[in-house]
Amino acid sequence: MDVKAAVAFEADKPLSIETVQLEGPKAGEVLVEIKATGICHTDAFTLSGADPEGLFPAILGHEGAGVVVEVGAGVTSLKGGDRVIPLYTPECRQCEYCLSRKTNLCQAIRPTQGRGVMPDGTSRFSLDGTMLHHYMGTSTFANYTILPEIAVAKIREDAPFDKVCYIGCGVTTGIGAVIYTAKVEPGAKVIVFGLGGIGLNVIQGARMVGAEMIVGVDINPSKRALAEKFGMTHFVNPKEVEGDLVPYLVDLTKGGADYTFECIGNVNVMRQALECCHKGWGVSVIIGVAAAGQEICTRPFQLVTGRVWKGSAFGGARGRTDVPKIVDWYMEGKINIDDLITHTMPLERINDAFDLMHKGESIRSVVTF
Ligand code: NAD
Ligand code: DAO
Ligand code: ZN
Repeated sequence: MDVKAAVAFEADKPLSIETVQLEGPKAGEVLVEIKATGICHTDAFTLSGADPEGLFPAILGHEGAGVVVEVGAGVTSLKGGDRVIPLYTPECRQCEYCLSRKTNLCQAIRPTQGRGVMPDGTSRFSLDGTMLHHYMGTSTFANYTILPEIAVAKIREDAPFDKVCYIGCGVTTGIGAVIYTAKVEPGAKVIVFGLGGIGLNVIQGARMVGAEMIVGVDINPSKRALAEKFGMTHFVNPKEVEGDLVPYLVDLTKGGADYTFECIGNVNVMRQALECCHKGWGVSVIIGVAAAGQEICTRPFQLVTGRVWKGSAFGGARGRTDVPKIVDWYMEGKINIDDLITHTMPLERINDAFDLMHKGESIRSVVTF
């Protein structure tokens, strides 16, 4: 079938709106009509050419919501008409990783997903006979896409696509890092570095679990008001701190934070986030994705004396199990998504979404089809 898509033909060039061809679902796959998609920093990272695994030409996008149109042979958990969120971190419930219960990083389709193709090794997308790569197994910058059954979370029938698409990445990444990765407890002292689309969700996750002190750190003071609305109790602009930021934050938290979250992708900030953790038990979670080739460092004695460094992908969430619950939290008013979606636009204006992001003028832009 012909579908409308924003195609990334090459790195560091605007996306091009095209009519492309999409093959129907094969065994174990589903055809989903994408109704809305968010635009995330990871799409921009890949489009910039800085992503060493980036493949072109490709249909980017990994933060979508839509409706199942058709299912391939052997699909049992989904049917036409189901509302769904595509998962760039699938959940097969059968691989060694899923069965370990120690990680959300299902590996069932990892090799082919990384090569921009479906599990059978081929692409469903093409343009005038030329193969187009899938992206993160989701390719939501198209009004129809094909997904493996294990990479689809079925959600409730009344969830609005233009809001819950954000649960496909940013919301789950931020809130999940608090709940599933760090397991922050009531009364905890938390520091969040970077108050963008991820950091604000860490803040609302920390408020949800009853953190007592939630410090937000950002070099852009315009982020303060929204962060306060989401639960930040103290704001720190590193540019206004005299001297070293780490002792300043240790003083502010009276000994160091119980939990810190790096939501920027800056390896120097990652070090600060670790070192302002409380001696003996502080846990620092890296969420930000640093540029290719970058490395983190600290003095090993920071770890010897009890601080713990962790990372979190997709918030540690198991997509098919946890995403429907997070949609319920939104529908029940337990989490706020509406205030984070600052811009909505048609696919034809998707390049504006990237511009707004680069200028720091949006939290989340959403394309609706
Ligand atoms: P964003 O640009 O919206 O937010 C980053 C914030 O950091 C901005 O407010 C900016 O002002 C602030 N900042 C920049 N440099 C700073 C510094 N030196 N000190 C303090 N603040 C600083 O980005 P985002 O969408 O929130 O994404 C954050 C990171 O998370 C990105 O690296 C993204 O790729 C990554 N990410 C990770 C996952 C995952 O699963 N681990 C998922 C999605 C996104
Ligand atoms: O299993 O080896 C693997 C890779 C899992 C990919 C998880 C990606 C999470 C971080 C990237 C940002 C996503 C928007
Ligand atoms: Zn698995």
